[in-house]
Amino acid sequence: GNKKIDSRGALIVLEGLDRCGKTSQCSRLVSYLEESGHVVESWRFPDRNTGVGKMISSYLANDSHLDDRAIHLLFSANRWEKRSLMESKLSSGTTLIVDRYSFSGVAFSSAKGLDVEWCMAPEVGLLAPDLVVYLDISPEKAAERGGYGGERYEKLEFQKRVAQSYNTLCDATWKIIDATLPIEDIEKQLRQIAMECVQTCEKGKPFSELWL
Ligand code: 2DT
Repeated sequence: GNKKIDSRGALIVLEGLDRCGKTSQCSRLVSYLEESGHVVESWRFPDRNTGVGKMISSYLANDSHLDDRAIHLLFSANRWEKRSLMESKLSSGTTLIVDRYSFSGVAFSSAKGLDVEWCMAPEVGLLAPDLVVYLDISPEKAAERGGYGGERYEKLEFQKRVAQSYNTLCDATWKIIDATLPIEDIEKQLRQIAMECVQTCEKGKPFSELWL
């Protein structure tokens, strides 16, 4: 019989250390996909616009202090409060390019010494990304780029532990791009990987949930 095809948008996540170039690559990718006729939105976590997001933002700016587990759960709640919107956008055909997701949640909290399994638990049931791209740069090289702001996690020693956490989270499904390449080369690789993913989702790839 006729197989029903539920075309949908792709959930594409970019991860990496601070100063790896994620944010500018996200916006370049959004422009590219738009220009090639796709409906696409740029998202980021934390989403600092919600009530929870404002608490997170104040914590990151060192304007407030929270228990490590409490802030971890706020980051997670910040994704949960966007989950239904995320699913409806994707279902209606919008591709989402997301700057950080659950992997940042686990990498940064476990870098503080929290148990990885404990960190993963509140993420279970969130939508799984169709693609995770890791922009790979050493903590030392990232620090050399300068422009670490004054936020809580923007310190070399901490970024080194985050890099180790990402390393243990990273699996064979992740696409890793050398973040020290020229911007245009990274952009080119990213376009190709992302376009493939978008096309797979257009063909009706089913949703799945974390953790895979
Ligand atoms: P930006 O500089 O990208 O706004 O990130 N973080 C992020 C966590 O600790 N847990 C999370 O779940 C997420 C999404 C990474 C702000 C900082 O927040 C960290 C850097």
